[in-house]
Amino acid sequence: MYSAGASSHIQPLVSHIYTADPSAHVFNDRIYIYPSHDRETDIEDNDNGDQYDMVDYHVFSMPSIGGKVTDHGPVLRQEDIPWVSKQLWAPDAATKNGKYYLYFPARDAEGIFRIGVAISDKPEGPFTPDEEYIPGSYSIDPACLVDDDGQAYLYFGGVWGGQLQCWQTGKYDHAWYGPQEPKGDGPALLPRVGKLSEDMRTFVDGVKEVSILDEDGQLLIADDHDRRFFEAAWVHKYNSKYYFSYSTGDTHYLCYAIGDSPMGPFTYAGRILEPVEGWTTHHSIVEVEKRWYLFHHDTSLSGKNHLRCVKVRELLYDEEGKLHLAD
Ligand code: FUB
Repeated sequence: MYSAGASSHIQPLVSHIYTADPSAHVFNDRIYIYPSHDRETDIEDNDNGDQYDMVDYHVFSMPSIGGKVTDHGPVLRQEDIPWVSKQLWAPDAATKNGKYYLYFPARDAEGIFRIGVAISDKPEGPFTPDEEYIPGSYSIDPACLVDDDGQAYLYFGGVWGGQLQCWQTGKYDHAWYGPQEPKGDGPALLPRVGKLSEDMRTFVDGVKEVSILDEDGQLLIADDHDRRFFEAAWVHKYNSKYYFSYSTGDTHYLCYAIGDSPMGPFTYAGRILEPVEGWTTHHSIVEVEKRWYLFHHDTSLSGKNHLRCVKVRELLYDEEGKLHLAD
């Protein structure tokens, strides 16, 4: 009855506030979700995403899928982050050496998106932000993978409102500001990755591009809007392979690519989710008690692009390691 994208029949995880961009993790045998906290504004929808004008983060947790959800309240506020001017967008969290790190994008005093880090002793926060953004960071949608050897990687990037197109030369170029990107059969813009230092607060070796290849080993091209990277990077590991999943933005798919190294390259492997209600689509993939789940959002609670709600669905792997929605 429902397409692989339809999710209107699934209940939101919470409905007392609007939530989006869910990054889910299992820490200490409990599921923690780090979403954006959408709020009502008078800002009209535009392709730069100005209507996503969020000012704080809540953390949620639950003992199991379907279990009671606890809202741990505001754990980090814009007014407490010295370098931020506005727009607390999609966060992620990671743990290492007994500390918990919340990574978040926001605009700096010049209106340029950067990525910050805030630290806590507990997964539910509250989190204390560093005074400055991570040096060398830019654009949006950080996602952190701590690999089995303890090395942490921060993936990030988002096109149009996320400003990735302004960084094609490695320096910010305001001529590319706004909803635009390269066109034609040249390479599409690529997401970025940086290895994180032992203290999780800086990049150790700068920032690199993450290659996403087609079936012939060529970079996906700019005009391939059904498959090229737009935003919402997420990396998880399954059977020693690295799965890089992401949103295609203006074509509204969640896709994924598979590789042998956390630095890539990754080869395009298919779609995870068809378009849902609302313009954006953003997700995370997490293993809970030997089953795998997709956390994502749609706008079924409000009917408005900037007031989203988080949902969860089971994912299955086939024998080739390809991902499929369970229902
Ligand atoms: O929530 C604001 C932005 O919308 C996120 O950073 C994007 O991934 C999109 O979901």
